[in-house]
Amino acid sequence: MAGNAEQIGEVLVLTPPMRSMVGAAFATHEEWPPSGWELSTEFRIRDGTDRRADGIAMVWLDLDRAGPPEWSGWAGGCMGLWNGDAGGMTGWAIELDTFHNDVEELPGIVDPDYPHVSVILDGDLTQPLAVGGAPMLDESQWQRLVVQSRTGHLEVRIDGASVLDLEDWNPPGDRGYIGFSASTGQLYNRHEVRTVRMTALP
Ligand SMILES: [Ca+2]
Repeated sequence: MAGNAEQIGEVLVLTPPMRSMVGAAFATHEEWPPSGWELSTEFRIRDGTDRRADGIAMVWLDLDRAGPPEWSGWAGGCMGLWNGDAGGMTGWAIELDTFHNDVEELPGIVDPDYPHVSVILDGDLTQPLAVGGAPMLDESQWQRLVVQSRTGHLEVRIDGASVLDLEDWNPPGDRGYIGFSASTGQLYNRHEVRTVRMTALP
């Protein structure tokens, strides 16, 4: 657990609804089935400012290329995937992005002005591997996120609807910590996750 994250009962609160927060938490399990896996969890984005920000990311920290996660992200945006001068997290992430960043302020960032789901490599938000829409991200209630990762296929579903489906997927790294991160900036929400379940794919 890092930054402003805390556990309250069975809920992992990644950020409280306050400005410039960043929080993350990881399971310390390292080895995942080579046939692939499915992550199923619930998340909730609520409270805070009328315009929502910034969102939640499911993160795979690549242990073949990086040590254990001492990184604590960057408060101010980017869901904790980017740490200013220290660069991005090492690995890949699925971002559930609720805030349209000012692309003039952050040149090169590809940030559609609707809630979206992206695949991010090494924290580089300027070049998402894929972007999908997720108009159902802002419900203020628990929503189910399912991520299936296997060689040749990455799929993200929210409340049963497929929001991103990538056939040409070569998961980087065999050993990783899986977790979640979130951040806020001038605008903010409470970002929460609960009941994470991992299943091996056949
Ligand atoms: Ca954004």
